[in-house]
Amino acid sequence: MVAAGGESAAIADVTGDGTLDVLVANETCPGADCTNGSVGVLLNDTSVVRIRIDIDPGKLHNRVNAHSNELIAVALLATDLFDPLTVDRSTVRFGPAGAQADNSRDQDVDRDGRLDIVFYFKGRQAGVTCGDASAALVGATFGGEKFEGTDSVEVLGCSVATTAVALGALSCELGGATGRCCPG
Ligand SMILES: [Ca+2]
Ligand SMILES: [Ca+2]
Repeated sequence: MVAAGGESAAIADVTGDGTLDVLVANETCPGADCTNGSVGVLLNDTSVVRIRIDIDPGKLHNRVNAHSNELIAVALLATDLFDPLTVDRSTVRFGPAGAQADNSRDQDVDRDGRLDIVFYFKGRQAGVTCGDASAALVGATFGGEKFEGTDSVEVLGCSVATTAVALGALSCELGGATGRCCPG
């Protein structure tokens, strides 16, 4: 199987949700000296709504202390397509370990005139570890619609090597660039 624009493709259940996803190896500069291809994953997952979140709202450096009970603030942002007021807050979980929110409050953190929700999670419970470049917030609406959003993290208290990885992701965020190393 060859997908349009991709060098080759494979089918696998990447997300482990029981539905098959499509992996596409992209050759972005054919004919040129191109050694760094990228792999795109087309998630066959229409049941999960992608939402916008902002870890450490308003700051680009999303510093997360994974080893303390210091609270991590995660904003669930309102968009044209998603109204936070429909969210069943008891279903919201954050990080690899699926921390439950300590508390939450309504605030328009991005000042777009639409009310957002800021959730607070204990760092230790979130399960974010050194080397993690992003963390996800998941949950469901009162209507049973699942949603998921991710944002970059810079994990505190890690070695220089893993910090460099986090800084790489951060430079993407700061530059606002899109390319093979920068998602979206
Ligand atoms: Ca942030
Ligand atoms: Ca807002």
